[in-house]
Parts: sequence; structure tokens; C-alpha cells
Amino acid sequence: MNQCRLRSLVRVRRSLALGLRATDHHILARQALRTIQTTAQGRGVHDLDSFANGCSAAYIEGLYNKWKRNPKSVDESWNELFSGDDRTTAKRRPLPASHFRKYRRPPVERTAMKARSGARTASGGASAAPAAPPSDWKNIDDHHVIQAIIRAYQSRGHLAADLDPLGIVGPKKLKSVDGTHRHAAREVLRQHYSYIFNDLNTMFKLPSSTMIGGDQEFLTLKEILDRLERIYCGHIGVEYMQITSLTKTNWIRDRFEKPGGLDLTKEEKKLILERLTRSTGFENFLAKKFSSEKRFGLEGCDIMIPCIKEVVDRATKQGVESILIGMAHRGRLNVLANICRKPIADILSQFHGLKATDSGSGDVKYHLGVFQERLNRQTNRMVRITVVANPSHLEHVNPVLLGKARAEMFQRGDTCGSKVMPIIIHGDASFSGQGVVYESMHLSDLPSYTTYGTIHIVSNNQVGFTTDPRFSRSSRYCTDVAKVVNAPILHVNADDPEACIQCARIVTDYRTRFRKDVVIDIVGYRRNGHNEADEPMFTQPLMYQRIRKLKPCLQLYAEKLIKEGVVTDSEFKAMVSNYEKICEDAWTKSKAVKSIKYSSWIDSPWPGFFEGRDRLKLCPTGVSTDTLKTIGEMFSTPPPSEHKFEAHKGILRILAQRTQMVQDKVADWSLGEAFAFGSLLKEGIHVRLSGQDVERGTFSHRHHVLHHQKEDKVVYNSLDHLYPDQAPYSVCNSSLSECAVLGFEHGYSMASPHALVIWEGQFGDFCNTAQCIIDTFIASGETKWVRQSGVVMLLPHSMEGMGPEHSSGRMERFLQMSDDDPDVYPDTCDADFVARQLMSVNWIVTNLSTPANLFHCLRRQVNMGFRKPLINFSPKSLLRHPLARSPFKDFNECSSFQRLIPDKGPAGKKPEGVKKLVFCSGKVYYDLFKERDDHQQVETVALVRVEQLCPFPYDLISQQLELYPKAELLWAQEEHKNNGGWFYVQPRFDTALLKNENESRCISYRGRPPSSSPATGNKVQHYSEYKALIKSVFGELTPENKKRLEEQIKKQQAKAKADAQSKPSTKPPSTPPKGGSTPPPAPTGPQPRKPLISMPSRPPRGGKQRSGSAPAPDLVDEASAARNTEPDSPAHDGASPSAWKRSGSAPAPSLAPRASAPRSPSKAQTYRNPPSPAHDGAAPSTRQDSSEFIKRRPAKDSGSRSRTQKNPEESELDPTRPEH
Ligand SMILES: Cc1ncc(C[n+]2csc(CCOP(=O)(O)OP(=O)(O)O)c2C)c(N)n1
Repeated sequence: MNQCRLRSLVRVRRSLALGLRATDHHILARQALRTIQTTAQGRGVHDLDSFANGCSAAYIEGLYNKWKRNPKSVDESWNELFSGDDRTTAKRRPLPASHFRKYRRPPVERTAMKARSGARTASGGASAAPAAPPSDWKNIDDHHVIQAIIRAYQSRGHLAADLDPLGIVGPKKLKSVDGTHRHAAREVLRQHYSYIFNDLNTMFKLPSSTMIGGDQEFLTLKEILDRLERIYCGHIGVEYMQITSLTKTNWIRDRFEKPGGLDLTKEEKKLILERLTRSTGFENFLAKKFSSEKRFGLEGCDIMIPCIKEVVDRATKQGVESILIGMAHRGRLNVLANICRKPIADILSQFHGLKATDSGSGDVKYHLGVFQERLNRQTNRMVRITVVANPSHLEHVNPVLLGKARAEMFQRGDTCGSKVMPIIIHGDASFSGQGVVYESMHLSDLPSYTTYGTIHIVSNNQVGFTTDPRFSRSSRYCTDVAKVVNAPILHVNADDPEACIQCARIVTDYRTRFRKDVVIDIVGYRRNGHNEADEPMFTQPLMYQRIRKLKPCLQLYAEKLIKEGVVTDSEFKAMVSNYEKICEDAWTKSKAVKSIKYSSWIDSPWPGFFEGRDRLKLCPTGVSTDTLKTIGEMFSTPPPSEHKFEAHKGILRILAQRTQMVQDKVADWSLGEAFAFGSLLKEGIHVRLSGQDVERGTFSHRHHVLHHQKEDKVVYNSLDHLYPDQAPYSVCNSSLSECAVLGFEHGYSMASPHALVIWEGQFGDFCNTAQCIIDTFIASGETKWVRQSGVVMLLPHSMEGMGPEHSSGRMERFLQMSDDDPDVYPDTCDADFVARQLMSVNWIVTNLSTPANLFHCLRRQVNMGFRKPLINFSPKSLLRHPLARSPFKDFNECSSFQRLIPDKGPAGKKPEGVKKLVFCSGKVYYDLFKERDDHQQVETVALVRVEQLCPFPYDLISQQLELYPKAELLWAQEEHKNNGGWFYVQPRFDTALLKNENESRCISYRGRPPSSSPATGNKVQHYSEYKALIKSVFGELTPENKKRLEEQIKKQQAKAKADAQSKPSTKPPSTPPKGGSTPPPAPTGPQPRKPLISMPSRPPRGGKQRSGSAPAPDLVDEASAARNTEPDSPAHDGASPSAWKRSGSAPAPSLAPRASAPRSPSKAQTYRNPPSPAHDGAAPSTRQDSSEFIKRRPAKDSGSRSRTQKNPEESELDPTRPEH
């Protein structure tokens, strides 16, 4: 019976050895087994297999627990077994000499594997494999405990690391049996904690999951623990076991664990000391000279400078040519002086309170940007270092920096971040507190946004302004947010310079090796208050009592190196005084500076762009009809049949409609936009369109990327294939972030003036969540930092009864932030008035009403001799409005952007008869246009569209005012009175009216009353508000007009019914507007009363679009495109040769010619010259690859794997994976 029980115990024992059980209660069973094993051996029981039966571990555990409580409660035989040995008592007894036995290789995995496979073959669980001899069980057990201990250090060692130089939060050391003091406590070792008191001199074979042994295969437990302690619980705490990639974890393990891997030479130590001397010396110098000036000193985290320097050196050695740094206030001046090597005299001159000689308002010294190109003396290579100017708003520079880095990569043809590297320096409180950190991190691995790894450095002074970490975050570390992207995080004690430098090396190498984000968290303290005028003892008294007693890091390190004999005391003193002299000399030099220039702090110079250019010359924006045809035909044609690309039927129908429009020489909104993009691409201007769902367009109108209906991720983008030597077109659906993505695109636009960079909001008001980027970068960037940007924001905006959150792009906010003076009438007689006005305003705000004007406006963005952000309020229902179309002639060489569109109808032709002059902007024009017709007031009411709101077109407004001298002046808008353009235009109209001495009129408002909500969510209310607006402009409908309209409706309904019975036509409505840019006279056919423009509605299925009425925009659902396709309609066949009619100038979209098509080297200043990446980041060779015409998107989205997971290994195996 005893033997039978023994056998079952052995089985439990084996399952433990196999790692199948590891919970605490099984440890008890294991202890029991140990006892039994010893006893069994003593009795000579060896072949235990022959006693196999099915007793369970739980049964033995139960017995053991029972026995522990009362030994007499179990059978005598169990008592005998259980009382044989007990680990808890053994712990207290001195260990016998025999215990320190030589290691004997346990029959570990192989035996276990056999046992496992044996169990499998025995089908049913009864193992047929012979068990290991019982003498080996202890060894197996020990081996696994060792493995578990190693893993515990690897994954939780950082919890016991000595990271805080203040010693406030730190691990307690505990004393082991051998007298060694160790950090690792229960938090790290958990159930294995007691084991470290045992078996210290026993040799163990090291498992493959550690590299601590180097060349040694065996180490004593003591040595294992000592090494693990040094590596994981010293001054570095590494968090990396959360990384799901084995390659990466092994790489980090290797770097940290390999013996000697973290050692430094004497020269290296000396260099650290020199750099630390500079870092500390700079702060000391400023403190001495400007004791009460805010400079946000780095004292307490001074080592950050040598760390960044190490990153720069190492990265340049590895091939990086351009380093972009984004950071906040703390230590910024030090970075400028000691990393960028901005002349110290220039920095000091900022303290003198000098006047600037150039325009702009400037910024405080610790926000200014810097661009320096210099020789890195350590590597003898040129390196360009940029510190991006930033606002006070913490962390918001991150996406801007990333976008700029991405654009630089694009310009250099750097397809994997090997030449350009971003570094972001964070504060501890802001890193965990600001949401933009998270949003930016999520861009890090997106194909069109990745910067192939960013190095994040946290200057962790353990306090945010006055807030302790315990009140500023819920996570253990301030860096926990970085875990969302699987980044390794290296926490390091700032008072251990060597550890910090080692971490700097490792993070740089990691980024080079894997092209992924990585974090180094330098845990220091803040020697002074938040700024130099601040008293920290008010809020952190105990912390600061401790800080006062601490020696500065420089002193500690100097003492250490002097003790080690690396430097002598006098050498160190010489280092200090040398740097003091450098600062003093710079100080003297700075006193000679009499004025400053904001432009000498520019972070994004555009060499060659401004030189020799007449900035006030506005180049023409029209293009030839041939160009329109080429673009139009490519844009409206599916891929040629040989590619067997199966497009969605609904898409084919849309393409057919586009083809029809091209034939009719008329363009809708999407075609107008495509003309702008295509013609710029042709001219070598890179176009990038980014935002949520921009590839298709929120309203399913754009469809720039067609998707193969049978093959996953096979796509076609016609605008990227217009001309063989065109610039790359990048259209990218972004992550669901406005703040980070808009910031990114703004940064992208800063890098070069030779690109049209557009961010589109899904709905206009979602830009709310990017307000910080809008306020602090886009609206004011040029004024503060002399840095231009031509970024375009497209904000869908208009009242269509879609509710409060989908109607407004918050035009009023942009207009309120515009800095043209409402009370000053500009010199409109100046020949360069238009350009001068554009140049002097902070941004351009438009609310366009025709595709042609969109075309010219977008082209003007890059045809100007300077760059300005453009905020355009984009339409929704106008995307498909039959009147919102432009004839080709409005795009040609004789056409141009119209800041204001006058009335060209009967009212405009006979202005003397006009009673009301109604100014309006955007989509409401079409409402008014239709209603004016219904009210039969086409001769008495003039409708004038203000297309460009800011800068205000005073010259054209004045002309209109003079043209209609007797008319009542109205401003009509659909937005509520406190929204929209009214508050902006009113004072400007007054200024324009005051200009004319004979003028006595003033302008009055017609529109919705003020409201806190941008729009009603109730369609009935929406409609009644609309009626009120119309009534306020045109008055009540007369009974005759009412009757006439009712008859029209009846007729229309009858016609629709008849149409529904006849075969539906696929020909799209494409009435080209006649008579210039004014829509044609209202259709004579019956008109519906309301749904016209405001209410989304769909034409009857199978019926033709009602002439003059707005087809409903498909606001959210792509499937609607398909629904519009009649099942029995002659579908446009992409495979048919007739579908592939091209004008002579269009390149044949076959594979071979494109594969060899060279990029034209002719245009300097464009994106053609650099070895252009294929599609925003892919190598030129990839671009010309034959498979490129139809693109296969990155496999990580492949349908073969769950779409909910990304494969962590994929991108690491191929960091240069192609982009779409
Ligand atoms: C978005 C934003 N919120 C608040 C502030 C005000 N502020 C400036 S510095 C600071 C503390 C930042 O703490 P931390 O990130 O730890 O950096 P430290 O100043 O300690 O280096 C605060 C709250 C700010 N500048 N920006």
C-alpha cells in the first residue's frame, strides 16, 4: 500500500518537474514528495514505475495538510513518510557537508519530453515511459527553481532596482545565509524567495534563457544570484519581458547579461566626466549669472546631457545623419549649448532683453528651436541636429517632431530610419499625464506614419511642478504608457553616470537594430524648485531636506574616478575651470550683441526656397485641358484588365460617372480635388493626404484607393500612376487621433515647402481634440518661431440636419484667431495687394463653393512664394450637388482662384434693380440660390459668395458694395449667430463701408439665433430653422409662387414614377453649369419643396437624380455606393478594353514600362530629385517594381491572421517592409 502511494507521489513529482504545476499548494506536495523520495531510496525502492496507479496530487496534498495539522490524523505509513524531512525545518538546521554536492546532470527536458510523448502514445494518459531515477528528482526540481529565479529577476528585477538617488523609494536589502546583502525580495522572487537561502554553493547548469554565464555553463547558486542582482537590481531596472518578440527579449538579455558587457574603459569614463562637467558647469554658470531668471535648470538630472551625447555619437557612427529632438523646458538651454552646440554667446544674448530686428512676436528662450549642422568630433561625421520649437503645452511637440522626422526621411529617401532619427525628451509627470503621448506612440508602427523607432528619454525628477508621483499617476512607473507599443524601458539611477551611459548605448543600438521605439527613464531629482524663482520646500519639505544633503552627481562621480585612478584631482579641477572659461568668454561676447533675430532660431530652414524669389508673385494656378483629361481619365478608370483587378460594382459605377463627367468636361468635388492633386504631382510636388478614412472619404466620395474584391489588401491608387516621373502621392488612413495626426502632418509640412500636406477631419468639429496643435502650432507658429507651414486642414462643415456634432468645423474659432486687423482698411491699390495680404496674415480661411475654386486654392498653396496654413471648410452635400460642379474652362490656364464670386445672373447684370445684396459663404449659397428662384427674386436679390474669408477680400467687397449702391446689405449664414463667419465679417464690412465717405449703409445679419450648441439634432427643428432663415432673406412665398411650386412637385413626382417604370439609366447627372461660375438658372422642371440641399435624401431607386435637387450625401456608409448600383444596370466592366481609353499623354498603365520608368531628374526643388521613396517611404526601386501598379499592402494586415492582433515578429524581421 505504501509503495502504491509512493508511486502516485512520484507521478505528482514528475508532473511538477515537467512544469505542469507551479502553484503554492503544489509546493507542499513537492516537499512531501522530497520526503517520500528520500524514504523510498532508503528502502531501496527504485523501480517505482511498476507501482503506478491513479492517485492524484490533490489527494496527497490533502493528506499532507492534514498531517501537518495533526500527524496522528493520517495513516502511520504517511506519518512516517511525511516526517522524514521538512524543508522548513531543514532551513533552520546547519547544512551537512554532503549537501554541497557536485552537480550531476539531471535527466531534465529530454526525460521529461520522453515522459510526455510516452504519455501521448499511451493514449489515455497512463504513461508508458520510464520515470527518472528518484535520485534525480531533486536535481530536476532545483533546476526548475533556478530557471524560475532567473526569470523572476529578468521580469521583475526592476522592482527591486536601486533607482532613486534620493533613496526615498528604494528596495530594502536583505541578508542571506552567506552574509550577502541582496535586493531581490518577495516582490521579485515570490514563491522562490526562501530558496535563495539554500544551496548557495551548489553548482547549477544555466538554462538557455540566460546569458549571465558567458562561456561558463555552470555556476553556483551564489554566483547566479550575485550576477542577477548586479544586472537587474542595481542602478538599472530593465522592463523588457513584456515584449512579445523573442528576438528582442533575447537581444536585450544578451546586452545586459553577458559578463563584461556593461564595462567601460578608462577613456570612456573620462569622457563621461568631461561631459558631465559641461552639463553641470552650464547650469552653474547660468545660476551664477542669472540667479532669478527662469531657465528650468537640469540640476539633479545633469547626466541627461552626456546620455543624449552618447546617443548622438553612437547613432552617427551607425549612419544617422540627422537627429531631431523634441523636448520641453527642462534642460533645454543645456541641450542647445552642449548637444546642438549653439554658440553659448547666442544663448546668453537671449538673457539680455534685446529687441528683435525681424518681424514676429518671438518666444521665451526655453521654447525656441535650433538647427545646427556640425562635425561630430567623436565620429568625424557631419550631423544635423534640430531641436523643434515648441509651445509650453507639454508633450504636444511629440507628433510634430515625428511628422517632421518622417518628412525628412521621405526627402532623403530614407526608407528605414537609418539616416534620420527622432529623440523625444519627456518630463515624468507629463509623460504619464498627457494623452498626446499615447496618441503619438500609436503612430510609431503605422506604415505611413512610422519613424522607424523613436528614442524616448525621460528626465525624471520625481516631481511635476509641485505634484508628487503618487498624486500624478496611477501606474507604477511614469513610463508605463510605452508598454502599449512593446517598447523596452530602461530605468536608471541618475547618480550612476556609467549606468546611464550604458543605457544610452543600449537604446541607440536597439533602435538601430529593430527600428522600434525604446525608452530610457533617467531617475534623478530636481535640485531647485520648478523654476529658479520657485520655493520647493513649500510642497516637498522632506524631499528637499534630503536633496540639500546630497552631493551633486558630478562631485560624486569625480570622487569615484579619482579613487579609481581614472583622473587626478587636478585634472578634474582643470576640466571644471576650462569650461567656466568657455562660459565666461561667451558671456563677454554676448554683451557685444545689440539686437537679436528671431530667424536665427529657426528649426526648419528651407534653403533655396526664399532666395532669389519674388515672394509677392502669385503664379498662375490653371492647367491645360490636356492635363485635366489625362488626370480625369486615369482617375475615372479601373486598373487595366491584364491586372485582373476586381473592383466593387459600386465603385465601377462611380468611375463610370467620372468618365461621363470627363467627357462632358465638367468636374464635381472629387474630380476637382483630383485635378489639383494630379497636376501638382505632375509638377513634382509631393502630395500627402492624411486623416481618418481619407482614402475613401468620410462621405464615400473620394475613392482614391480601390480595393480588390477577391484578394485581401490588394489595392490600386490611380493618382499615384498618372505620369511616369510624377512625385509620389501618399493618401493614408490615419489612426483615430486628431491631435497626434494633425500635429504629425503639421510637422511633415514644416520639413519642406515642396509638398502639399493635407489633414482632413472626419467631421469638422473633431478638430476640437486637436485644438492645442491648432492654437499653439498652426495659428501662431510663424509668429512665434518664424517658421512657415503650408499645411491644409479640410474640415467638413455645413448644416444638413445631422445633429450638433457633425455640422460645424467651428469656423468662428479659426476666424477669431486670424490676425488681420478688422479696423484697418488695407492698401487695396497696391499691385501686390493680394499676395501681401496673404503673406501678412497668420493663416488662410476659406469656405469654398465650387470644385474649381478648391482646385485653384489647393494649387495656390504651393504656387505662393511663401507658405501659409490653409483652413478650408469642406462641403458634405455639395460633394454630389449637381450645381456644385465646375466646367473644365474654370480650371484652365485663363482661370484662377476666386476670393469672391459675384452674382453673374440677372441681378449681377442689372445691378441698379437689385434691392438686396446678400453676402454669404459656402454651402448656404446653394440654398439661397434655389430659394431665390422659388421666390422669383432673381432680379432683385444679388447673391455674392465670399470664398476666402480670411484674409478678408476688402478690394472685391468694396467693388460689390459700389456695384449695388441702393441695395440693402445682408450677411446670410446657416450657422448660429455666435458661430460661422458673422462676428468676423461684420467689423470688416463696417471698415469697408466706412472707407467710402458717401456710404451710409451697414450690413445686417440673417441666420439662426445664437446657440451654445452648433446645431439641432432634431430634423424638424432643423427644417423650421432653415425656413426662418429663408424667410428672413426672401420674405414669405407669395400665393402664386406657392401654387406654382406645388404644381412643379406634382409634375416631378409623376415623372419620377414614370422613370421608375422605365429602364433606369446609368448616365449620371452631370449638368455643367453654364454662364461662368454662377450656377445655371434654376431648372424649369418641378422642384421639391425642401429636401433640396439641407435634408439628406436619396433619389428614388432606379430613378434619375432630380434636376436641381441635392442628392443626399452618403455620409457614413460605403455600402451606399453599392446600393446605388442597379443590379441590372450595364455594369462598367473594368476588364473591357473599351474601359481603358486614354488620352495620348497618359502613360500606358502596363507593368513593364512602369517598371523601368525613370524618375525625371530635371526639377530641383521638388521631390523628384531625391531618391524618392515609392510611396511615402518605400525605396525608389520598390516604386518602379513591376508589382507596384497594383499594390499589396503590408502583410501585417493580412487576412490570414486575426485582424485583432499584430504579429510582433513581422516588422522586426523586415524593418523595411513596403508600405502601401
Ligand atoms: C499641457 C500643459 N499643462 C500644464 C502645464 C504647466 N506645467 C508646466 S511644467 C509642469 C510640470 C511638468 O512636470 P514634468 O513633466 O515632470 O517635468 P518637469 O518640469 O518636472 O521637468 C506643468 C504642470 C503645461 N506647461 N502644459
